[in-house]
Amino acid sequence: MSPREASLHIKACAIEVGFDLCGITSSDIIPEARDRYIEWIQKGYNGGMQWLSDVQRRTNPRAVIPEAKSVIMLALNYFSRKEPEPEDGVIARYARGRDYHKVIASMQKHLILLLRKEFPEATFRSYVDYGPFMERPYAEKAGLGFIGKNGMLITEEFGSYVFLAEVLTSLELEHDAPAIRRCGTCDRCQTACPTGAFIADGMLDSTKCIAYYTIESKEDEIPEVVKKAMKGRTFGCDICQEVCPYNNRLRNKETTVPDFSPRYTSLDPEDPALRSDAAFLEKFAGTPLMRSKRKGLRRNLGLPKEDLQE
Ligand code: B12
Ligand code: SF4
Ligand code: SF4
Repeated sequence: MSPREASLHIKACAIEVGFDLCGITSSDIIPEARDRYIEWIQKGYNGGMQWLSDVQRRTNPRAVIPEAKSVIMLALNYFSRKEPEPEDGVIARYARGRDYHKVIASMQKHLILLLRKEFPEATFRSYVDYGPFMERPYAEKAGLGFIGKNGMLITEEFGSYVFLAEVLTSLELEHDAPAIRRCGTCDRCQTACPTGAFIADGMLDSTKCIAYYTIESKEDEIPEVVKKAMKGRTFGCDICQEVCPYNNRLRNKETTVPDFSPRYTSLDPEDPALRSDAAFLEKFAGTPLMRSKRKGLRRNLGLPKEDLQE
């Protein structure tokens, strides 16, 4: 099979297992992305996310998988308008259904099973989010969409409400053309960010970001200035996506993945699930909210650490 035929076959398999978009690029280092990443770490914009500081591994796919020649980039739309937007206690859109890591990992397994039939000798290694890999720059290079001034990968078909995932492979494949940046003179996302977290185009200081404090931070307290800016957000933040003209409730398409249909859209401080681990697990097991645990959600809602009803 020629590299071109192999690429076409892989893309057909990706669509067959349910991915919305698939593009292919080389696993070479992307110099500008690597330089920006190094600067990001040097300036401490990763905050307490120490696991991101291994620059060598994260910016060079072949430092981790030496035989990787190509990267199969995948995107899956998670947008849903089935539930009305909440006014308070807002949970970010990506976190309203089942944990995407689980959903996508099983789709990737299925994809690799199909690929092994055609390419039994090849290596395939999949990541979704957690791998030592820069998903957005490779997705842009594989033509899935462009990186906006909000740092998000923005697709023509689904805006930025897509998850990214990838399969690295030893196969020589035909590569797609990179996407072209299309923000133009717009800067709505940067002016809309309530904490001024964008230091430059696409360069975000996590230590100012609501998403960082409400999802990743292990600190007991959220800085006062961030708390004030949260305005009813309890887990994650979509402000810099909501204002983007490439995202729009009417324009965005409904996800085809039933697991991403919202189970909830907001958090109420009175929710009994916040009062005991058993109730918390019963309601939130298998969802992205497990990341910040009950303790983190209580912090995000401004509830006291100790709960007498526990
Ligand atoms: C750490 C992390 C975070 C951190 C830091 C975010 C950040 N902007 O760096 C925090 C916790 C804040 C976060 C928040 C969110 N995250 Co996050 N996060 C990640 C993770 C694990 C690593 C990102 C990373 O390496 N950051 C370091 C910076 C330096 O690298 P980068 O983000 O890849 O940015 C590069 C490009 O933007 C590029 N770039 C930008 N502009 C330009 C311009 C030029 C000229 C060039 C050359 C390059 C360039 O340069 C940067 C460095 O090379 C990725 C998964 C992954 N493995 O990649 C998910 C990921 C980026 N997150 C994701 C999501 C959904 C979110 C949130 C929307 C969640 C939410 N609703 O609250 C927010 C969005 C905030 C935002 N505007 O970025 C998705 C994004 C999907 C998409 N369509 O883009 C990802 C890809 C996870 C996934 N598998 O789907 N996240
Ligand atoms: S996620 Fe929210 S706080 Fe973070 S950069 Fe975007 S708008 Fe700002
Ligand atoms: S809001 Fe404007 S500047 Fe920001 S990502 Fe969207 S198009 Fe680009």
